[in-house]
Amino acid sequence: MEQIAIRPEVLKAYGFKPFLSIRPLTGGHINNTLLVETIRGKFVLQQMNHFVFPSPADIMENMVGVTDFLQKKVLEQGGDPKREIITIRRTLSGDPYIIDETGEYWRCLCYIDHAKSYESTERLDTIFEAGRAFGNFQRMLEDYPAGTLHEIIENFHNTPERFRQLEQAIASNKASRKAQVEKEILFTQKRKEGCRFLMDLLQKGELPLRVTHNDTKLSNILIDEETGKAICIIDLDTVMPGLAAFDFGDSIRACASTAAEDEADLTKVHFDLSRFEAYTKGFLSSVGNALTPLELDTLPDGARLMTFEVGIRFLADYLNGDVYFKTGYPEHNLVRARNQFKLVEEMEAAEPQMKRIVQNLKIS
Ligand code: GN1
Ligand code: MG
Repeated sequence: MEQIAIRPEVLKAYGFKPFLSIRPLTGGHINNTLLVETIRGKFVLQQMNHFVFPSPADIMENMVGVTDFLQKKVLEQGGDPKREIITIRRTLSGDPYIIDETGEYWRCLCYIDHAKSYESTERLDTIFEAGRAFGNFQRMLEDYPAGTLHEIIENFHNTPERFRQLEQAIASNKASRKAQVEKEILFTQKRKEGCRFLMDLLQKGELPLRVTHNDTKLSNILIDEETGKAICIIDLDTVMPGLAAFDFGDSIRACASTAAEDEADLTKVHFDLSRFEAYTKGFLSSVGNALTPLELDTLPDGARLMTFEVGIRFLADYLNGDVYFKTGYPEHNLVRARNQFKLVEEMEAAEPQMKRIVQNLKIS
């Protein structure tokens, strides 16, 4: 694994000198993350990826606004804001982030102890909890002033635009890998028209924009080690206006899969309807009655399209030479893309059952 270069001015800015230990926390594909242990507690120090995020300052403005708002809500509801919502640790001069002498952006979060996150799980109670946590997150942000949020990455979940980026990657074939992925390219081309479905409904004004998380994979939820309850949603980098189906769907692609996102043995990768049902139960139990009938109907489309979308993003990055997602080995992005496409196929076949599950749960 690559070494993360942390400069002394960063440690000094946070008062982390002396520290007891610093070690990398792996898992995320974008930022570099370290766990810093000091005599005053544990902290998560992150070097933000400014290739992926053109304006880290905008992210931090969004994050300060959203975490302040959510912490107040949790407090009003009698919860523990420091455990249920991430806390941005300020520098000694009170800033929410610091730019080091080489131009790198760093931020720091308080570490939430006795909690775990998972890439995938077969435990239906944990999957229910994941759904409940994201439903609750969406409901808590219902009255957040969406107009104050910066759009962190333009067209982030605009699937047809992601398709256009894939076509560009195929055309430029920068890493000379196109010949290896003809089968995958064919798979995507067959779905070109269908991938417009949610964006068309949005553009026609039939689906409302809400404040969404936009990166709702299972590993972005902390689960309490003792109680097994979901306690805190992490990774607020991409909180922006979006569709309810984006968040629901992006969660399903991890929660309802029988394997991790980068499992290479595709015989182990399946879309599991009982996991889908557990997540949907949790989600609908907490999202309240805010969703319109069409939003509810389109939740399964979100699952299929968000899985397809991240699959085409992995494929495009493979063709571009792995410039966006962190990779552990040369075929990593291709393995991820194939894994996601396997899920897409199974989701397509299971669409009627998914719709039935949502219909049955929404009236019960
Ligand atoms: C990235 O790095 P991480 O784990 O927060 C990506 C998501 C993808 C995800 C796939 C900003 O998330 O969109 O769904 O990888 N984040 C960004 O695991 O592109
Ligand atoms: Mg993220």
